[in-house]
Amino acid sequence: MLIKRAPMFKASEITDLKLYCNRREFMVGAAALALFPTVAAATSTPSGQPLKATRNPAFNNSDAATKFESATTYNNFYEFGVNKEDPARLAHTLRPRPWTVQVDGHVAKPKTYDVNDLLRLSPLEERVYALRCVEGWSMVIPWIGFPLASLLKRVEPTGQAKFVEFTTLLDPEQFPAQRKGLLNFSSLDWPYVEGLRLDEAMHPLTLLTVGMYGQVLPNQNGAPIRVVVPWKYGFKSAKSIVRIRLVSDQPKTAWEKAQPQEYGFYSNVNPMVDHPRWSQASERRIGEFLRRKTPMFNGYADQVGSLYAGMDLRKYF
Ligand SMILES: Nc1nc2c(c(=O)[nH]1)N[C@H]1C(S)=C(S)[C@@H](COP(=O)(O)O)O[C@H]1N2
Ligand SMILES: [Mo]
Repeated sequence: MLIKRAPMFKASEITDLKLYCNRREFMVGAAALALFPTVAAATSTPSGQPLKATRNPAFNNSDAATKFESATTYNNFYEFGVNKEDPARLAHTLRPRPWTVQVDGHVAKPKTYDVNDLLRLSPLEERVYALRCVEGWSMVIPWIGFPLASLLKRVEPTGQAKFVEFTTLLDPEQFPAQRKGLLNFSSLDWPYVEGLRLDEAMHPLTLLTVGMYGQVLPNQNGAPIRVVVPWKYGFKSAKSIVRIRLVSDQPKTAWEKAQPQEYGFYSNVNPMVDHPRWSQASERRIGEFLRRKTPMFNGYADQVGSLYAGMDLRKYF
């Protein structure tokens, strides 16, 4: 994502994908977990443990879910490295407990929540969302969480709150790519920061996410807590969040700081606006062979289109 003039897929990734396509036929949930015993053993958390949630039929996706094996081994999580296989290989160093999330800024009731309390804050729902990466691939995942709005309402945003800023954990001991002195050519300005406008953050589609596939969120997918914003490119969905801050000015995001001309603040999925280096008109659904057309707002135009009424989406990309 970061390196200029780089091709969309590196040769190594294509090889990996082929390997994956061959392997996936005989690998399923539990067997896949068994391949990563270190992940299960090295963390004190319940990563991989069952997590109960009620499927919310209002947020369904009739497309077939991506294989668990794929969704947990082909990831972008730059804190572990730039390659898609780095997170699954290295994520055992992340310790998702104990964990707190500071919710502050322009709110009447700032509070630091223990993640275990967040799990009990609101009923957990299962929602099937496709996540569309800006790199041109997508996955369909049954996420578990609750609307971010339920948390935000509790802390009571004041009139000055216009945006929400999400910050990922900064800890070079747990995130190898945050260490200085490594061959860290891809380095973002850590910690990873993302942001939404307050109305986007309050939108019922925006999910504060703690699990997937009926399980506690795997480390490589952003344990113990992340957001999933299904009408935006995947990088807006920050992982392993430690702080949610209500602010009055538009947050400066990690990707905007790195390459403002390529990664805008809004980053709504938009097949009509190309990335400067490649088209966004189509995508490869992981596990499928042919590319498919990418729908406007990743298929949520009816729900979110009104948020951007009157805005020039070429300017506010
Ligand atoms: N902290 C952090 N969050 C992140 C990223 C990252 O590198 N660091 N990558 C983003 C990108 S580019 C994508 S496509 C999604 C991938 O989420 P998944 O691995 O659960 O599919 O996470 C997003 N959240
Ligand atoms: Mo992405």
